[in-house]
Amino acid sequence: MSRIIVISNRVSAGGGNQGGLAVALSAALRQRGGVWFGWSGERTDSFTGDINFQRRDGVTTATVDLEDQDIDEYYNGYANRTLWPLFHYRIDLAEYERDFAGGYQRANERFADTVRPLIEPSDLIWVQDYHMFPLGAELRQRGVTNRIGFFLHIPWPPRRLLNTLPEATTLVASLLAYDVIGFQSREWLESFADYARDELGGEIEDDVLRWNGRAVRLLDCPIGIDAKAFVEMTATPRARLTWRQMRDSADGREMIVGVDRLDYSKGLEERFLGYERYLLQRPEQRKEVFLLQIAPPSRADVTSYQRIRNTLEGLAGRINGALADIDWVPIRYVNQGYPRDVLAGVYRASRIGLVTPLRDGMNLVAKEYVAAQNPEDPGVLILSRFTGAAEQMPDALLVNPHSAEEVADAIHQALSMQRDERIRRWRALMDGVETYDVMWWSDRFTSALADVVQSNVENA
Ligand code: GDG
Repeated sequence: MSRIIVISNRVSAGGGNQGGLAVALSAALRQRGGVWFGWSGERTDSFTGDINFQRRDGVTTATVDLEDQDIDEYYNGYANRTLWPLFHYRIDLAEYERDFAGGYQRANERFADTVRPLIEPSDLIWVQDYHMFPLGAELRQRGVTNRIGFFLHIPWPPRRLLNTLPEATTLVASLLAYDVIGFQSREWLESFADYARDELGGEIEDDVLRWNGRAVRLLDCPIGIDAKAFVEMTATPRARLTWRQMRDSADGREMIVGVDRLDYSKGLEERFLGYERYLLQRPEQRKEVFLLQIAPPSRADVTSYQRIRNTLEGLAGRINGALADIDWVPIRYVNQGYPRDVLAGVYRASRIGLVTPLRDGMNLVAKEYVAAQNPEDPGVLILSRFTGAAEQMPDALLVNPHSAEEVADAIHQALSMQRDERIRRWRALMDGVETYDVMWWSDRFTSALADVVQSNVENA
């Protein structure tokens, strides 16, 4: 079995509080051997390419420090101010700066130079996400003929939106140095295929893209959670204690929960407005329910994130100011993160999981909410149609998050849903969450990569 080299912006092996992605990648690395390479998250005065190796829980990690200029232009710049908004359909927020594009390219070249000596001839190489689009092409330029795969965690935008990016075609052409490109959903895969066909003149048949003598396998490969571990976590003492505390503090009211990084793609503003609409339409229900929104801040160096934070504070304040009573507050808005077992207890105590991103590659919170439910008396998942997860979860109440009325109607439907219907929907959702878990995802991707025929690689 080939070793595997995982390459991602950040490396998060080890520690007891890991998310599903880290668990799956660590498991693949333990099984096959290999290295997980990426940025340390630390800054250095001058880039040296010195690698810091560590071994944690049977996984070897290799990290490098980056210069301030790299962090500004590559990470805060091109990755988070250009690509992230554009790929989430927000060209109004996307910033197109040549310095960002240049810094992104430079950082990827530095990653390629640094990781190159770690690669052995038969290794599989698996590159993660939008921080690293050009890395495969950079490795090819350095003589790497290994099988290299790329997985995109975020959506792929429609062709006409992507064409607003000055270097769009170069960026997409660089992706065709990979042997396998994985997407969270058919929709994102097809959007990419449209671009490659219409803008680059690629030919596509049976999800194989042929271009310039190369054959690239496009893979529909939705990520999951570590479902078994999540279910077990709901039975831990801290999850049960949290469940009890939440029920006590709900005082007989139904709880609606949202859990998201504080990000404009997550549709938090629209969520608050949809919930407000529900309260306005049904004044008699007001004190029967409340919304708990957990939103730990992220990417605080980027202005659009500071702005969404201010907007949400204002909106939560306005709704609470207008509707609260001496013994009831409609929204509990919390700007901090919690340990995963606490989240599990919170999910389980909530009658509704409200997941309303405007765009989301997948959305794992939807799956975690389902996994945390009590099978005898499960809650209801309300899920945005514009998430990758919606393709896999038709038994959720699917909504258009832009419509406050649809969100309000779904809240009403969920709160009045009988137990047998809740159980039926939950069972169908849970079957999917358990079958297509994160180990399934990493096995599917690594098998597709291992299946690539060597001759294709030699055409690179
Ligand atoms: C990207 C894509 C795709 C949240 N608050 C806390 C906390 N979280 C955890 C959740 C969940 C994770 O963060 C968020 O995952 P999502 O999938 O919802 O979203 P992104 O962070 O945007 O992830 C996304 C994902 O990559 C994987 O491919 O699904 O579409 O955008 O696990 O539980 N975790 C803890 N405390 C918190 O307060 N411990």
